[in-house]
Amino acid sequence: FLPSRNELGVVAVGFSGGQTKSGVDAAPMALIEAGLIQQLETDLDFKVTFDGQVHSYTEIMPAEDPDYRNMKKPKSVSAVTRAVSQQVYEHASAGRFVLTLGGDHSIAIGTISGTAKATRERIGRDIAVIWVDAHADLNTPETSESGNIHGMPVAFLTGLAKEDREDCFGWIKDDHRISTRKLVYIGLRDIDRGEKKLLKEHGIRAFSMHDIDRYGIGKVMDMALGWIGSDTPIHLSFDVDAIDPMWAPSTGTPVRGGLTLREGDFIAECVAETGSLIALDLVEVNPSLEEAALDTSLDGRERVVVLGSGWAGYTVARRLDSKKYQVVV
Ligand code: 4U7
Ligand code: MN
Ligand code: MN
Ligand code: MN
Repeated sequence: FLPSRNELGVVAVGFSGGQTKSGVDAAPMALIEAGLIQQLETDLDFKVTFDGQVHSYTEIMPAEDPDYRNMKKPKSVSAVTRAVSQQVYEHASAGRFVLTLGGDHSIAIGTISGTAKATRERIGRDIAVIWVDAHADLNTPETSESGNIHGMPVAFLTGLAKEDREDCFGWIKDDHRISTRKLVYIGLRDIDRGEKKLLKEHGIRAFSMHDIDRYGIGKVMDMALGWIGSDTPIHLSFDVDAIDPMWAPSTGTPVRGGLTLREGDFIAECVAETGSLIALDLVEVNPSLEEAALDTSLDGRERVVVLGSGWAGYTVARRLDSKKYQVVV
């Protein structure tokens, strides 16, 4: 069922409307300027299909976008994720792996709906999703206290949140959705009350930082991949805030007590080893938040900021100083 071994589609999503801090839209350009595409081609031997642009979707942005059902910027996020869904769908339908560079995590509404639909049409199979994150991103518009849609993508993708209005996620149909049984979380440590209830009610498999402390990352990955079962196409959605702010301070919602750099790499390596990886999202990198975070959390130590653990199990990029990115695929 796998995409052809070395064909990779890249989608660069310069979007920050799923939350309120600016700067997360600049991450794709920072990675690309550091030479990511070229290294995917020369070092990892991918045949890369990339339209050469960081999309900001200005042409489809609504003029007015008032709060609706407690959601902030609902029409903008709906329009952008719908467009992303189509872009990802086209790559996946053509038999390519899909790497999406975000952008805030709301864009996963687009990426996962795109691979879910394409995989059903191509091989008649449901995908599994591994969601690596400090947060569960499972709020419905009603349980969310912030109204920020980057905390809601999993609710829309699983159908726990639904909306009829076409311009407010009503475009999401059954063939875009995933089952709560095929979803696994890794790295959780900041979960809202409503989310906790939903996790429990729906028996969603989740490995928190507490579980990683107790069992170790090796056992946790065995359990996570065992739950999914072999021979199931896997979409990995990697929120960089899963990694501890000591290594990844450049993110809008940092939470102490996270994964070490090595644990982040290990998760990506284990997923890559299954041979079932079909798509990867790298989200919530906000290069503009580096300086302040560095001053407080790195305090004279090596100025290395991880941008994300990525394709085929290797760290995608580290930020060496305030200007220069080193891509290490
Ligand atoms: B991210 C939060 F309340 N749960 O809903 C919310 F704690 O994509 C945070 O994981 C969401 O970074 C974080 O706003 C979204 C909050
Ligand atoms: Mn997230
Ligand atoms: Mn998060
Ligand atoms: Mn975040």
